[in-house]
Amino acid sequence: MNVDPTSVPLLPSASADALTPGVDAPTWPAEFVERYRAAGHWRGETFGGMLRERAATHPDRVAVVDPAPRRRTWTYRQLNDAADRLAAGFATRGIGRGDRVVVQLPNIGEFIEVVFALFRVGAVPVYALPAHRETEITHFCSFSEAVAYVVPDRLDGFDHRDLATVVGQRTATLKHVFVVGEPGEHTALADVPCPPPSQPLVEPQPHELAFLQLSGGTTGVSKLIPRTHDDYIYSLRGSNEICGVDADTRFLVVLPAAHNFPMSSPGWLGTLYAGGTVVMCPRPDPDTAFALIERERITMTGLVPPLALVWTSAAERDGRDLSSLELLLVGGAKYSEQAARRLEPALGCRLMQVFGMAEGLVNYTRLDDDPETVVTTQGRPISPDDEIRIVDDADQDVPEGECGHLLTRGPYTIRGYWRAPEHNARSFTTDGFYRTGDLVRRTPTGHLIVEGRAKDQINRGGEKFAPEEIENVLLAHPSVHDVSLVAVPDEFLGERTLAYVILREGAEPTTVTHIKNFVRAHGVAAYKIPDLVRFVDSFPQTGVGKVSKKGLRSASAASAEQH
Ligand code: OOB
Repeated sequence: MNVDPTSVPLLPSASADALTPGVDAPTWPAEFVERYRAAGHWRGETFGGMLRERAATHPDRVAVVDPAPRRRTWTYRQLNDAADRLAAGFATRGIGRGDRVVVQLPNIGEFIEVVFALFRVGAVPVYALPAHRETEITHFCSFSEAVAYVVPDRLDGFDHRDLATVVGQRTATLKHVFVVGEPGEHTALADVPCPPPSQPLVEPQPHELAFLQLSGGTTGVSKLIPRTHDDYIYSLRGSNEICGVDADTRFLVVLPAAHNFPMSSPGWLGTLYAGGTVVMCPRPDPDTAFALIERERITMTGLVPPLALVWTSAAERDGRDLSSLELLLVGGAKYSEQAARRLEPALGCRLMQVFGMAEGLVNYTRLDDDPETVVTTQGRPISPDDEIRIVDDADQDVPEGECGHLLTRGPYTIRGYWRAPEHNARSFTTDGFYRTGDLVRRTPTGHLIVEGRAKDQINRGGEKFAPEEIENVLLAHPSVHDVSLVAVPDEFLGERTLAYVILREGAEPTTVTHIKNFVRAHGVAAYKIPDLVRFVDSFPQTGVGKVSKKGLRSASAASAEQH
């Protein structure tokens, strides 16, 4: 029988498993698959194959530099070999096709080794951020039914091995904890690699699930975003072309490597795709980063707006030689026009705005855009096949140039979250458009301007979460009757979090610090701890008797703040 190895099984077949599109999340219908292949967007590449090819073409080029605490480098050949040996070690421990592995590593070379090793055995990385704590990690591990969890030993004074022990006790499926550094009671990652088996490992297919990214979240905890090799690699190729990434690019990974922006816009994966050099930045402060830009002759990097502000001010004073820097991408949250205007003169490089989302769609301003477009818009989509609709509350297209809800569909935008059918029914239209929750307007040149947000989310300088997640934490406090979290404008972060709290009648009086500590003690990422807390007697209501967040936000604007 003749079987086309690249044909996409659209319905789960008898042999379908966790990697098969359509099994755990909706996938692209056949006509779209055909269209995206015919257009040359999906070329049948995989991450494992990509690294192998680069290693064959230019084995001795440096792929990765990890500067701290002592400078280490990996050539493409070394990275490829390391991935093979680690993959063999994972395989001998029974980790293989479709197994989920939560990876929580900072910006270190091992991050890249681990994910390529997982790709090689068809295991699925679930990308956690270093800031996540037991609440988030337990959820990621148990929801994804992870078999393994990879951590550093200690980071910024926090012991991830202890966290792993707690998570292990709470997660029935978790069999392995691998530690970069001193393993404690767990397994050292350094002890895992072994010689590759004589039979090559069976690698995943291009149309299959490659990894699970985290969503910013609009209800409760983050949803998992299923990305395939084909769709993600297309976004890398598109990003590389727009940003001018090639084998001479030296990309500095400043934001957490697990985040979609530094991973693929064009990020460390885009740079590796092009055969360039990725330099891991251990901390995002200008002292650390500028020294690396100078020493490693960095050409490109990406920042969230608050960091871009800090770097701009530092560069206006600093004497470091930043002349190698050609392009700085800024995105993840709205970048103010005034701040954008200062960047190029201060840093002596080009600015590119990027408005993207882990669910897919990424917009960039272009290198040949006029300077006004670069400072006043958030760019236009990567692909001619990115479909954009801007609609009103009834899903009707608004007149051209007016502000509305951004809906999108395309060759690298998911058709549904992983194992979340109810959420999918709300977040996607019946014809497969993703409801981004962003309010945008389009200029005659097709550039988008982000005007605001309709989704209930807090975007604290690029770090997002659902207010509901922290509201639920605070509702468990014995003195709290009700709570509502809103974003309030902040000059530096763009937004900060304000928790409005109604105390129970007769409850012991409590303090702002106590409320913050209560959230912290629950074990959540620090960026989710409310910046401000205000005690009130009631919340404004909407017409249908729900808490009016809009009312709360305007109340916060009108009154003085309590810290
Ligand atoms: C990036 O991805 P996520 O998934 O962390 O967040 C996506 C959301 C967008 O829906 C939007 O609300 C906001 O973040 N956002 C922006 C923005 N870039 C992202 N809002 C205003 N202006 C911008 N430039 O944040 C992300 C993924 C890939 C590339 C860049 C950013």
